[in-house]
Amino acid sequence: MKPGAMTLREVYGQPETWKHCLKFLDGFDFGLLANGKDPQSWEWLFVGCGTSYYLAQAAAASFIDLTGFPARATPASEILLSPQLAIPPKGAPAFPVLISRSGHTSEVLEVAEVLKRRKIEFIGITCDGNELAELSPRTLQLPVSEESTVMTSSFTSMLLALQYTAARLSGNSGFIQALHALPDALERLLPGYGPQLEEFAHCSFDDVAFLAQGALYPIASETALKVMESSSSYAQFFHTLEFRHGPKSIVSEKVLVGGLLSEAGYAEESAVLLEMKKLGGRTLAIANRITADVRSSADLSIELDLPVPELARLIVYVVWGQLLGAYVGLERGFNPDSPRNLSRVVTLAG
Ligand code: F1P
Repeated sequence: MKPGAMTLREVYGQPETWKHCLKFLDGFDFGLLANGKDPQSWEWLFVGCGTSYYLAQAAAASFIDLTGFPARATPASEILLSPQLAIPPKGAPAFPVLISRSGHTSEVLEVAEVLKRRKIEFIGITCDGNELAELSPRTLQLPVSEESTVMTSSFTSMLLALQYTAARLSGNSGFIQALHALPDALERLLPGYGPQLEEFAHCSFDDVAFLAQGALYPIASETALKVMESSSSYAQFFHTLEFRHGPKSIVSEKVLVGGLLSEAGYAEESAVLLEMKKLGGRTLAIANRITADVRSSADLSIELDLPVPELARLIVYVVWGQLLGAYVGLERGFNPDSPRNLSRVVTLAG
């Protein structure tokens, strides 16, 4: 198989994968999954590793936005190494949601064992199933089979499923309807912006920083991770307005600054991107609507134009980072299908 062919097939295949997942979710029994764990009385605590940890952060933000109640995210390692901080003894009891594409990651399985010993009920969200599905009294296993080492359609599908769950729990059928509009929307966007990103990956830059605010911040984190994993290059992520407080010192013509711009904070966030362009940086702007000043300033602009609530757009924002990572990797002679130093699952000796 040509280098990167598998990863690119899985990224471009996301409209179909999402349609498949939505059909599955429309028939899924959420009562069993969330029974007796109302977010009003239980703090949903999302747990994962790597990409699945950034997914946990986006899921927590989605739960807070859709239910109005507190929710949190933590890496699995924190529950193992700082349990008193990850699951504090007082306050609303935690209801952990363990997220793992493979269902086989050692840290996640160890957390499942710890929770079972402490008689703490939890949910397992997974694609491959494996031990996590066996260990979880409550499981949501998605019909997504992903071969690549890097997580792409599994990330977007599991986030889609967790947003769907939050919308079901809060009786928000309008939001679920909006999620159903996403597959066709991405199908419309890919043929135009895919080749532009492939072209854009030809311009060389040494460092990359992705910026975002709110529920988009975990998406900027995952975007940076995709560039790191698929192209073995250095990428960072910051809250957009935080970038002025020091990190902008790295900006030069050899640095790409990518802005995942929200609608709510567009004016403030785009001002940072325009400022970094003036400092000589290369810029990439991704937003639902792009204004003329940003379009004329940015080296590449991606306008999503999605007629859905801001929160429902998260999984469409991340696709462009998935593609940029793969194309930069190919441009640098790497094979994104087998990233340097990485395995599909991290298993630690017992
Ligand atoms: C999590 C993960 C991936 C990473 C690599 C190793 O896997 O860290 O995020 O890209 O594939 O595994 P999982 O627990 O979600 O299977």
